[in-house]
Amino acid sequence: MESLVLELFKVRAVKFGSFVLKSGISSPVYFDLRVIVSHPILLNQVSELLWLTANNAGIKCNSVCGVPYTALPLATIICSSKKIPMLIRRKEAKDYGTKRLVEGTVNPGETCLIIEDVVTSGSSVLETAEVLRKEGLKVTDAVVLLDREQGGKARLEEEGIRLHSVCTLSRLLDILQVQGKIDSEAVESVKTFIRKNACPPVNNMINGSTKRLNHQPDGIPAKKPHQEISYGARAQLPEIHPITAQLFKIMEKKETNLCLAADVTSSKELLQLADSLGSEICVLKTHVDILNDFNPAVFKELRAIADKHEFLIFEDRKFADIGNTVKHQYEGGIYKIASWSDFVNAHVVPGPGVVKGLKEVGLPLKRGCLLIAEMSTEGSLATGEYTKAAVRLAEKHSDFVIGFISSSNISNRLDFIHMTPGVQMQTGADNLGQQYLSPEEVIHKKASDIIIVGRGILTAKDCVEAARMYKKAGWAAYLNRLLSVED
Ligand code: 5BU
Repeated sequence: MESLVLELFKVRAVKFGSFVLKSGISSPVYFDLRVIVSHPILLNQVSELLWLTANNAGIKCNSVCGVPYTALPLATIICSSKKIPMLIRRKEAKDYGTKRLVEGTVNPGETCLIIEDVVTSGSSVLETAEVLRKEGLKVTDAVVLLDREQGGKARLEEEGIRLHSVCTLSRLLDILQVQGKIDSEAVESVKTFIRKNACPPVNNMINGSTKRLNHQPDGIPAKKPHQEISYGARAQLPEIHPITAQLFKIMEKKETNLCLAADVTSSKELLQLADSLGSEICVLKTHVDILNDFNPAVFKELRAIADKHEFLIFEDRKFADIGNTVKHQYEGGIYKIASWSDFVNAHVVPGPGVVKGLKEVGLPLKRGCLLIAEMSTEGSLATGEYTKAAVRLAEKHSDFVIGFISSSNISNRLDFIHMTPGVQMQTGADNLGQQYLSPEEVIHKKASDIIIVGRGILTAKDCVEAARMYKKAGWAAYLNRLLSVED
């Protein structure tokens, strides 16, 4: 093991320093095992060790499949030297000929062993397993050269795959430190990084019991490569709206993608909620017109609480009139929304005029606006062409529009933020048409950015504890999404 690790270090298959990963996260360690194809002795050694690990674990298989692309030569060497049939998984189905996703002779019912170079969240192994399983093959085990110990093993176990590793990241660090290749500072920074960026299991603890949050069929999250970049990295995008940049920075700093829907009817309750839950949230969403004791001083105080806890205020006003009217509704009346709300939202049913009207008030104040592209309610008419029209309208007015209310990621632009209402741990519906999805579903599978939670928190016995649970679940789903790109 020592000689292997030292060799990997020597050929720079493992490097220490500061690296920006595909997701925009910066990491103190980087693995590039592609280089081993240029070192035939090492390539053979790695293949031999992978096979030995499989044997030691007592694995019996009828065929071997390498996760494309780095593990392909490893699987080839193993299959060639041990005389085992190999299967090749295509990344894309050929658009001509047989359109097969797996090349080689597939005998349904047989067991196929997966070979991989590095596992982070386990998503690449899972994708390959899913493809093989669709062909009728059994996948029960995977062997990996290096387990980064970021939650991949547990994640794969949830999907019925045992992960066996030749080496773990901690073992590799130990060897390199003992051999004087890296100092204790480097070891510590890698360990801290791994702790902070571990990919949490999908199953969450609810009421002391483990409950599956994901109601979709098991397996692969929808790949949205453009969303698999960190909030922090998106804050740095060159043309980003100042409100969006501020919001992304807050999310990254406080490690939260939770927006509280503060649907209470007394000002006192609103302020108490804001203060006690402020540290858990990135946005507080208001419906000013449901307060039965509104007075302007309340919103001065709310602003001060928002600044103290670092969250933004979003008045969910859903403007939907002609430009001239919404201008007055936004700026004036008794509520003077524009004076205290960082951003608002608008329906797109009136067409561009509603955005132009709001913009006349909001732009000089450096405010932002979300367009309602989809709604969480059953039978909502905001679908299909309507949703697409909302995206086009947002693109035309991105100096003021900062993103969308939508159930999923609907735009390719990284500078637009997606906020999703209708979120609860217990999925289902209320009796007035509201429909609920879980944080994992919304953030990981549907690649939205922020969960909006009202009654999931407000009706809990302990609101602070409930908010913490939603914060944790939302962030876990985000890390799962982000880390899946590193595999
Ligand atoms: P709930 O208690 O988590 O169901 O509250 C959801 C909040 O989000 C509530 O304030 C709604 O007004 C708001 N909402 C929504 O539920 N669905 C939508 O499509 C939009 C807003 Br737009």
